[in-house]
Amino acid sequence: MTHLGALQRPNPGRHPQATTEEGQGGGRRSGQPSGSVRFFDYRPTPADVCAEVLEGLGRPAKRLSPKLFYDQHGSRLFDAITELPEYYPTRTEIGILREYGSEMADRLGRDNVLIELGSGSSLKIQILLAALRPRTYLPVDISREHLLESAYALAERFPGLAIRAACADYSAPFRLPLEPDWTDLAAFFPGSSIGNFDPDDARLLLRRVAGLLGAGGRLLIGVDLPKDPAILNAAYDDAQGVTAAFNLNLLTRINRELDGDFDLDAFAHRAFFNAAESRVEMHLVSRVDQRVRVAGAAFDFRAGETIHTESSYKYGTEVFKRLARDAGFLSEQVWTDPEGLFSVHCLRVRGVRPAACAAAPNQA
Ligand code: AVJ
Repeated sequence: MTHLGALQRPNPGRHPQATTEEGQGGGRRSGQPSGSVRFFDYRPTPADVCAEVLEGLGRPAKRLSPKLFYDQHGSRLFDAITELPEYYPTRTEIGILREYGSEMADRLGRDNVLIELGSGSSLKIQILLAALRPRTYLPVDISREHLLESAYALAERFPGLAIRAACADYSAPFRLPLEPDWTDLAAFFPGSSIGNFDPDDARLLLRRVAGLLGAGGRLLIGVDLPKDPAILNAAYDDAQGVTAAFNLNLLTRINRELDGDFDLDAFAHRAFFNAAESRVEMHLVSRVDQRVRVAGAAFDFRAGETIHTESSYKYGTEVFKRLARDAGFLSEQVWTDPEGLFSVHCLRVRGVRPAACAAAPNQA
């Protein structure tokens, strides 16, 4: 097994080379054939998480990374968000995949290795797996429980599919359990999770994905579109308060994992569309002047001061194509829903795939 150099952590020594592998054909019942699941754990260490939280809270404008939302409870809350009447992105993207799945498969190619970044809703990947029938499926997700649950469920549904589940933080350079002879890689990055990155970081991430796929490789990526701010504000501040609970759960997690003493009643959920930046922002607002302790460090809040916990950028089609081009991709096709709420782009890494050259040596 190799890990592409460009994607390797700068200090792999912190992560033992030996990967945890669990369960061949896990979830199997009564002799039914099922795909095989191998699990690779490249999770950030608790010390990494702690350092990042302290750094974010120590800034003049306090912030925490949205990837911290996804502990076990947070992943459940996110699943609940995707079913909310106000939260249009998930069902809209599923509709686009249902409608155009076979066109997408024509673009991405079949019988290849499909990498999924941030394995999101299991319904999306089921639609794509059914259309693509890849030989290997490689989901990458920061939530271990979510990743494993979904991998085992898919192994049941797709007998013969080899699954390599990698628990990793893809917002930093990451490793993947790839084999050296795998040249036909494709990637799926659903849910508009690219919108969680500021544009410079989004470009960097896409550039790394381009390097991983190699020239000619294709990326299918979901991108939420700009729209009426009233729709956006409702989608991120739902009537049932599920998004508020999702946002506040971050503090519960810090209390539990990092010995914090956040008083959840002393913070409020706030979400709004920032038109100048074309992004929805989520914040946790301190209701009072207060001091909070995390891992032995003290942080002071003024009443009204916020922790910025998430940005969710909304990109018009041409703006996103430009960003993708700057990251080394060509835009091949864009699909949207009839209402123009959400888009799915097929991008191709610029350059000629080396295998194509090797297959036609006389044309050199
Ligand atoms: C799946 C990360 C893209 O930004 O819409 C949902 C996360 N945050 N409600 C998004 C989220 C609040 C979601 N992403």
